[in-house]
Amino acid sequence: MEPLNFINGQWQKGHSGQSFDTLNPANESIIASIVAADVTDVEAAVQAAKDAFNPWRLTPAPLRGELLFRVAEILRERKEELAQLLTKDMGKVIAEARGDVQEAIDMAYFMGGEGRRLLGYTAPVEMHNKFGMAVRDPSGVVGIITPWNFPIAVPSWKIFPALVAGNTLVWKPSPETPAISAAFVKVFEDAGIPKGVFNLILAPGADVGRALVSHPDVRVISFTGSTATGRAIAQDAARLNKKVSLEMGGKNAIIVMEDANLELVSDATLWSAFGTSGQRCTAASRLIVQKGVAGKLKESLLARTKQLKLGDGLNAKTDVGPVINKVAQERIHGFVQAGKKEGARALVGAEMTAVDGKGFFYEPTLFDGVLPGSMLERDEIFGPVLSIIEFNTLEEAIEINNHSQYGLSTSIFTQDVNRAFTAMRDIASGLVYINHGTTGAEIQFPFGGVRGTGNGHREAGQAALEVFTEWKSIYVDYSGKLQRAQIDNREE
Ligand code: UN1
Repeated sequence: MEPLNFINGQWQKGHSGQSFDTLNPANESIIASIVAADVTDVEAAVQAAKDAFNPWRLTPAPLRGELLFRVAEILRERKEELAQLLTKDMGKVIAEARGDVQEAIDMAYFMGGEGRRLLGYTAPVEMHNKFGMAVRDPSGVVGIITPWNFPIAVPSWKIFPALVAGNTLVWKPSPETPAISAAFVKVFEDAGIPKGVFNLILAPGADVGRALVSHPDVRVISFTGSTATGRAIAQDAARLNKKVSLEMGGKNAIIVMEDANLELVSDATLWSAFGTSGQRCTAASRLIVQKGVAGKLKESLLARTKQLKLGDGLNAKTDVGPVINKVAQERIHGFVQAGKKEGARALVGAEMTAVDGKGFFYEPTLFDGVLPGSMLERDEIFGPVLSIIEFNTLEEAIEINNHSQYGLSTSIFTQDVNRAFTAMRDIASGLVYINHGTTGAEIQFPFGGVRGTGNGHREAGQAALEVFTEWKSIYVDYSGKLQRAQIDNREE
């Protein structure tokens, strides 16, 4: 298979002349070789998106929405095929890959419906015979840069709202997942997207991304990925007054009160910490447990973690798939070794491993005795590593949660309604779960985080439209005379 760039409605090789391979992380086989795009391809893609903007902007929004409905239908038909390719491309287990595709289907229907909403508003005005309204305009050409961990779901949070609002776009997915990215774009082509509206650039390295970010004709950048890259993008984009939406790191916590249902806690913790091999922005990496139940919970988690089966995500018996690549495997191990050095105790895991001699696997790892403020408690590891921290009071637990440099997702387990409401009020995170793990966001609500996780924007839900539209306030004066706002119509 040879995934290609998609520029102005044409599938084409990149102009760099350099190839890069994508490996199946479960068995290291090559899935595809891609001739990478370079900055001339970025230029061509932005030009195509610019040329396509006017006709797409002037296509009635309900018709743009209908195209998204067609995309949704095709995604439904191809769900299994796409899920299998997704698992091969980045390793997550097949049930989760199906969920990844399903999230895009949900988003396509939701944003398709926005074609008949995209709500603005009217408000009374202070002058006679004058009318006021605020409407949403598309922003223009949008640059979308996405990671490999949710190669369909996360792009869909950006692509569908951008398109329904009337923007055209250039998408640069992670070079780890070119095959599934090209298959996703093919769905739009088959649904009849006009040429130039949706362009795909496949390339490794930072140069091509930087060319997109600093292109003067790209008005909005929507990025999900590491905090360091996100900050660099924001700095580059600031020079050209671009709108930038960033979704970055997390150090998500599950808080467990003594009154919690511990069996439920242990189910939710394993799923949140080790699902997608811990490579979610919403993965739980801190388990903050009230002292009285810490021993019992650790016992149950330890026994169940030992039973988790590592393997190829296509095998239905696999619980935990590989991590994305060798570099990630070694980086995770580096954190684990540093954690041991700072005095935490690994209860289980803490090893790089392979399955049948192949693949980039990391054993699900539990760390006990982790202290607030330590590296393990502070830094995002993006792997299957859970740090256990003990506390005495709810206030203390919330303080431990809130002092993190990140603020994406926090969950609390308690049966006490007063504690639940206190936590809902005082937890400073973009997502809060009560009696549920830290993952499992649905597309109709805003997704994003506070502090180092984001820069004040949200994806998904109607909030996503704020990123991809500009407000235009329109005043219609039908009085036939000059009426001075704030001055005429006043007694004094
Ligand atoms: C991510 O963590 O990178 O809530 C995205 C969830 C998914 C999306 C997560 N629906 O876990």
